[in-house]
Amino acid sequence: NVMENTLVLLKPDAVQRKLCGEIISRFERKGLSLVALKLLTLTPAIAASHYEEHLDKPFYPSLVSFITSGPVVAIVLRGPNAIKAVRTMMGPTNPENAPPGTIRGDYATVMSNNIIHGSDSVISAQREIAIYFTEHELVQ
Ligand code: YYY
Ligand code: MG
Repeated sequence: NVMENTLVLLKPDAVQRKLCGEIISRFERKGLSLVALKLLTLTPAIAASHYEEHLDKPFYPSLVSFITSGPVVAIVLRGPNAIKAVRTMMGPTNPENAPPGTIRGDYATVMSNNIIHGSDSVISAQREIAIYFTEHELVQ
């Protein structure tokens, strides 16, 4: 098992619906550790940096509009294979395909409001963590 850091965003719908505590609680019960955490509203520039891989996609304008629509919670979680563990707990991107027991399956109905982001690889985790946190904001 490889110890990994991964970036989670609780999206504006999660904050607005007051689901942050419940979702963070799931990751804590799983055994992942909180390494950094902050509440912030994304600027268009931060949103563009976060979602640069999707710049050419048809859903990009609505995605940026949604992710900047209210505060998000940015979290760094750490644990054995944390990247895959978080993605498995999140469920598929489209909540219609997300089984009960997953976060998207339990709390979301449509892809445009799917509650949570989680890094999908070591490379993207490193890139995304650096968007939100400086090195000294990560606890040891
Ligand atoms: O990593 P993940 O969030 O599961 O999905 P991505 O394919 O990276 O897409 C990012 C984000 O974009 C997704 O969470 C919802 C939105 N989106 C969309 O609105 N419509 C699509 N067809 C695909 C993605
Ligand atoms: Mg993604």
